[in-house]
Amino acid sequence: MRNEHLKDEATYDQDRLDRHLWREARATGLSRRALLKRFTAGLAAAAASGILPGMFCQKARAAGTIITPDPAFLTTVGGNNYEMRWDAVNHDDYFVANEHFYIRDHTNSVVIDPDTWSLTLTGSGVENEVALTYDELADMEQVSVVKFMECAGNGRAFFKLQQGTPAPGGQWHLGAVGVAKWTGVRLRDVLELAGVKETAVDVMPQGLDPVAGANGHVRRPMPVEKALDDETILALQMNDVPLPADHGGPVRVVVPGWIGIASIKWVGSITVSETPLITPFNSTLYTLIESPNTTGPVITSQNVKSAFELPYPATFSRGVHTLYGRSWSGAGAIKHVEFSDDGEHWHMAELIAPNYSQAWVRWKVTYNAKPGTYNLRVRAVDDAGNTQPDTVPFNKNGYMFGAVVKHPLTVTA
Ligand SMILES: Nc1nc2c(c(=O)[nH]1)N[C@H]1C(S)=C(S)[C@@H](COP(=O)(O)O)O[C@H]1N2
Ligand SMILES: [Mo]
Repeated sequence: MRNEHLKDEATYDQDRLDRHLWREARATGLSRRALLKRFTAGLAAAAASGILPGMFCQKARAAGTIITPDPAFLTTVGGNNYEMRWDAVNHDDYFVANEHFYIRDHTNSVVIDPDTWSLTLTGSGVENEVALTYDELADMEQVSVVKFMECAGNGRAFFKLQQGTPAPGGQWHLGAVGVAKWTGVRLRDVLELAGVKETAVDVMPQGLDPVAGANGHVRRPMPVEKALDDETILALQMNDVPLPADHGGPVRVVVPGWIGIASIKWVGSITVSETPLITPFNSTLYTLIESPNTTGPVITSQNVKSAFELPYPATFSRGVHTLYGRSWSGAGAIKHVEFSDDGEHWHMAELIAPNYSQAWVRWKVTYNAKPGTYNLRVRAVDDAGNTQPDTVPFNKNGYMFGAVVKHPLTVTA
C-alpha cells in the first residue's frame, strides 16, 4: 500500500512541475516550446532522476499506429471493439496502460498525421469561424484530468446473463471502461478563440473517422454548459504520451463523467449552434429507448458500477484470499463499497487511495473461501448517494447496466 501511495505522489509532483512550467511560460511570454528548450538541460537531469517523463513526450509527433490487441489484455466483442480483461488488471496500477485500454470504434481507428491535422470551429453559435493547427493547440495552456472513459453499453451482456432479456449490440461484460490521465487544452479556451455567442445552446464535435453507415460521421452534441466546464478538454495526451491512434489521436474530446460517445475521437470540427442539434447519436442511439421506433431520454452522466479483478466466471481453491476490484461513478467519487457472496450478508471493502471523482477507487476484501459455488457481489455508493440496484429496467439499446453483477465463483476443495 505504501508503494502505491508513493507512486501517486510522484504522479502529482509531475503535475505540479507541469503547472510551474506553464506559469513561467505565461510570465515570461515565451512559448511553451521555447521554454521547454531552455529547460531541457535541467529537465534532462530531472528525467535522469526519474521525475519528469511526461515533459519530453509533450511535443512528440508519433502519429500512432493501430493497436493489435493482445488477447492477454483485451478481448474482442466484434468489429473494432475490445474490452479490457479485468482478470489481467494489475492491482497496483491506478491507471490503465494505453495498450490495455478498451477500444470502441463505430467503424475503424484511423491514423492521422498531426502535421496536416486541423480543427475547425464553426456554426451559428460562434462569432467567427476559426481553424487551429496541432502546434497552436499544443502551445496553449495544457491541463491534466484523471477521469474514466466508459461506454454507455458497458455491462450490456448482463441484460441477458442476469436478467434474461438480451439487448442487441456488443456484448460487453464490464471491461468497456478505463482510467487515464488526459492532458490537453480546455475546450472552453478553444471555443473562446471563436467567441461563443450568448445564444449558443449546443456544441457538437465531429470525428474524422469513416462514416458509420446511415448514421453519418460520428458526432454528438452536448449542451454549451458542459462544453464550457473547467474539466472538459481536448486531449493531446493519454497517460503522458501522444494520444494513440485507437484512442482518437492526435486530438480527442474528453467529457468527464459522461458516456463514452460524448468524448469524440479524431475530432476534426466543432459546430456551435444556436438551435438544438439532433443526430442519430443523440436520438435513436444513446437514448433509453424501451421499444423500437420510439424515442427516450438522452443519456449523459454515467451511473455507479463495480467490477472484480477476477476471471468471469472465477475458480479458486479453499482458504483465505484477497479479492481486488474497482468502483466508479459519473457523479463523483465513491463513498463506500460493500461485498457479499450470498446477496444477504454484506461487508465493507477496504478502499485503496487515491479516490478521484469521475475516475475510480480500488478496493480489496479478505475472503475466506469454502468449497462450493457462489455469486460474488459488490455494490458501491458514490458521494452523491447514488448506488447500484439489484436490477435495471430493460432498454432496447442495452445501456446503463448499473445493477449489482453476480460474479460466479467455484471454490474447489
Ligand atoms: N470519432 C469517434 N469518436 C468516438 C467513437 C467513434 O467510433 N468515433 N466511439 C465513441 C464511443 S461509443 C466510446 S465508448 C469511446 C471509446 O473510447 P476509446 O476507444 O478510447 O476507449 O469513444 C467515443 N468516441
Ligand atoms: Mo460507447
